[in-house]
Amino acid sequence: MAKQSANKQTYSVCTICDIGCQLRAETKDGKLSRMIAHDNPALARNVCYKGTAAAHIHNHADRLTKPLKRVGERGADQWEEISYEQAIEEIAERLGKVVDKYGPESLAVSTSGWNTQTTHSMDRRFMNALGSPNYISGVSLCAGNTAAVNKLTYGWFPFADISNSKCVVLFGHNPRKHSWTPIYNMINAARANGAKVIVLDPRVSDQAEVADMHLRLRSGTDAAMCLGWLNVIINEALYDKDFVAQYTLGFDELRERVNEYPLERVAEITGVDAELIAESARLYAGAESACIPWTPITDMQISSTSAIRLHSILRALTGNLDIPGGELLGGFNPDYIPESKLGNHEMLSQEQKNKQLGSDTHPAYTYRAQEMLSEHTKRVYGYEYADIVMGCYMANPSATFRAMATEKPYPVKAFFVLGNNALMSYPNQHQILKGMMNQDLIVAHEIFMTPTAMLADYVLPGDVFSERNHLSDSWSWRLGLTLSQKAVEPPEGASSTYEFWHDLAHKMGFGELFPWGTIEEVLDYRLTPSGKSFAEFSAETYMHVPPPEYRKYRKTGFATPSGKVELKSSLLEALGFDPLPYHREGPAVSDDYPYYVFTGVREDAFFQTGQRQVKVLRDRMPSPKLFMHPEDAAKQNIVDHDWVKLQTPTGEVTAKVLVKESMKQGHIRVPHGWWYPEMRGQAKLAGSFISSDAVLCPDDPEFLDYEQGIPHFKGFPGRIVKLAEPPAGMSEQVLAG
Ligand SMILES: Nc1nc2c(c(=O)[nH]1)N[C@H]1C(S)=C(S)[C@@H](COP(=O)(O)OP(=O)(O)OC[C@H]3O[C@@H](n4cnc5c(=O)[nH]c(N)nc54)[C@H](O)[C@@H]3O)O[C@H]1N2
Ligand SMILES: Nc1nc2c(c(=O)[nH]1)N[C@H]1C(S)=C(S)[C@@H](COP(=O)(O)OP(=O)(O)OC[C@H]3O[C@@H](n4cnc5c(=O)[nH]c(N)nc54)[C@H](O)[C@@H]3O)O[C@H]1N2
Ligand code: SF4
Ligand SMILES: [Mo]
Repeated sequence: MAKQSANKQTYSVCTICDIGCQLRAETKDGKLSRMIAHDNPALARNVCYKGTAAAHIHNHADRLTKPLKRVGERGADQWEEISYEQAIEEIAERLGKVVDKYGPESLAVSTSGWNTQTTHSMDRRFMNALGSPNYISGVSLCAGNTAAVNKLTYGWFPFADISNSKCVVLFGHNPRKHSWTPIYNMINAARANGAKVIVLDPRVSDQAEVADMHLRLRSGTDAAMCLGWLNVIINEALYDKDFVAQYTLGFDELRERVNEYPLERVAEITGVDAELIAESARLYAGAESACIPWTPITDMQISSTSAIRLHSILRALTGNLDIPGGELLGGFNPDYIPESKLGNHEMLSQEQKNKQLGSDTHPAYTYRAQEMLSEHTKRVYGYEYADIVMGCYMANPSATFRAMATEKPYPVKAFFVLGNNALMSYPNQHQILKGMMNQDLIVAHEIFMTPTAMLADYVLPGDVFSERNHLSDSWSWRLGLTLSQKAVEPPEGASSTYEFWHDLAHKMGFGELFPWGTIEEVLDYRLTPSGKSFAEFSAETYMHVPPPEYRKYRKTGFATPSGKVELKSSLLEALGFDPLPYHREGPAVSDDYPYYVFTGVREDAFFQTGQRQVKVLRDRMPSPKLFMHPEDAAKQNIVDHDWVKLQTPTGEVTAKVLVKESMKQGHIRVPHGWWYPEMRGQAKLAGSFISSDAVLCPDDPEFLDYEQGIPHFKGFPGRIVKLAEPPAGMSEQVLAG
């Protein structure tokens, strides 16, 4: 391993958001006093004001420190404190009863994959030992499902080599100083090296403001836009002919499909001028190197699978796969046993895998589709399971919550939720609540009392990243190992998610599968290929990045059934879907619901549904804001800071208006993740049904993306109703801010 720096202080990988900046912890009297920027100048800019607020979060008065057991009605938020040992004992006994009665598939587990850092896939290992395939994750609407769908086309999920790229294409993705800061810094580095930046966003986003080209497409039309780009790239012969001839499958069929999308049609669908579409496609295809960094925008549309595949296809046709400045197919880290291996997926029987919820109708990221890649993944990458970003081999969340609520196709009666505010982090919050109310056992592993945790039978306090050791391999997405060291001790009643699964497995009689007594032992085991222990690694360096190897496919082929980049997907075809990408319209706007609504534009001050109780961050954004264009606002006599309801046929969100020139006319933005910790005890589940975007979209199968079952969070119809009075029960701060 390369020795990059002597390690004399504590380095922490921040997990407040999911991009994992490495920061430094300062402690005083056994407490975290400050989290500060890196001492390596190359990394010092990778920090935002959430990271430097870590001490306010980790030492917060409301942080959970004692295991709690429900004493009132479910959701009444009444608890008694119990010991951790008693909690594990009772959970094991009650889970045993559920499994005896309904079978192991009646346990569903929800995590987010990102926040809890120390799970080491032990959730999957536990579930696979028990016999449940019903694992769901917030990353099913994020990089997790993108990873799974990328694999269908070329067998891996690439990480864009942004800093070295000559053209960076941002489909909505809008990194900035306080949102995914390292990616923002990479884009700036590319710009400084002369890269062109193309932004496709209905709004004038921060990235759009400084872009070389900005295409203001209608929300929800990314797949059509990509088909337009391909139309130009193929018909003007701007693609990499050698690469296409040697390494792709289905080019002629793709050409035919693309010809169904002439630029006039694409212009009509997207609302972008045909000439601008052509010019931007030429800029992208003509660049010496180009990348389309991962974006969550295409993770949440009714054409999600096609849109993600179209990004993959663009990368391949332009010859940008696995080249400097393009899209790097890293593979497993050679020095570290991957999380997927610890998950033990081979242990779950085919019979149980076949029961994975949603895999019959929407298989793309479930075992059913992903295991069709196993032998090819093994051939190229050495191991059959590649659970990149922990988003492959998942059950479908909508099908899972439906089974929890309706007991169809079979009952799901135990729900464990770790580091994930599940109630508000999937579509159809009402159905999620119904499902949770119908459980025999709910366990939440959390650091704060969230609306989801309020619905649990047991709430176990989690440790936080300054209180544990870890070595991050970015869930096999990027090559590199980043050190995170324990700076202080966790509260006495707190556990890591690793300890939770370990202790429960031992209590339930399959402890031999969990032989590592501590996290450090797991880390030692994972580092076996490197020949180092965790202690040795930490003493030597804080980051180890193996040198990249380019165009590895020349030696190995791609990890797909054909060994090629499958422009026409043999897997989708075998599963009964259209093997070629297409654009599908979401529900149309009407006189009743005249606006295209999208959720998102992340809040600088918070990560997702988190941190609303942290004063230094909440002061920056006291209330939920809905964006409207001035002409739309004027039509309804709405001015800045008016309170409105955004209504859809499915639900409504209450928020304050910000009138913004930067919005696209006819479009509305609603924020994600708003609840009101200060309303705990006053409003149902701390106001989590007042302003949450999760109530807005239906998730019955016909409203979902066909292949994966993803909801349409981008460009669904809605209307605005102006409120005469501010909503009742809001704090002074919310009303004023
Ligand atoms: N409706 C809707 N749903 C969405 C999205 C959306 O825009 N709208 N976005 C999707 C996206 S992009 C993502 S990435 C996911 C994110 O989904 P999540 O990752 O679930 O995001 P959060 O809402 O931040 O919830 C994380 C929870 O983990 C807790 N936590 C933080 N650190 C730790 C820890 O160390 N240990 C433990 N035990 N708990 C911890 C926090 O208190 C918080 O309650 O949501 C997806 N779901
Ligand atoms: N501060 C902070 N940073 C974060 C997070 C956070 O919660 N807080 N969350 C992190 C996570 S988990 C994620 S997934 C990322 C997400 O962050 P981003 O990738 O930046 O995504 P968003 O902020 O949701 O939306 C970005 C843009 O998409 C545009 N948009 C809306 N609809 C469409 C559409 O249909 N097509 C296109 N092309 N554009 C559209 C919006 O106008 C907006 O400007 O941010 C990460 N960074
Ligand atoms: S961008 Fe901010 S919140 Fe995210 S990991 Fe970096 S410092 Fe932490
Ligand atoms: Mo995300």
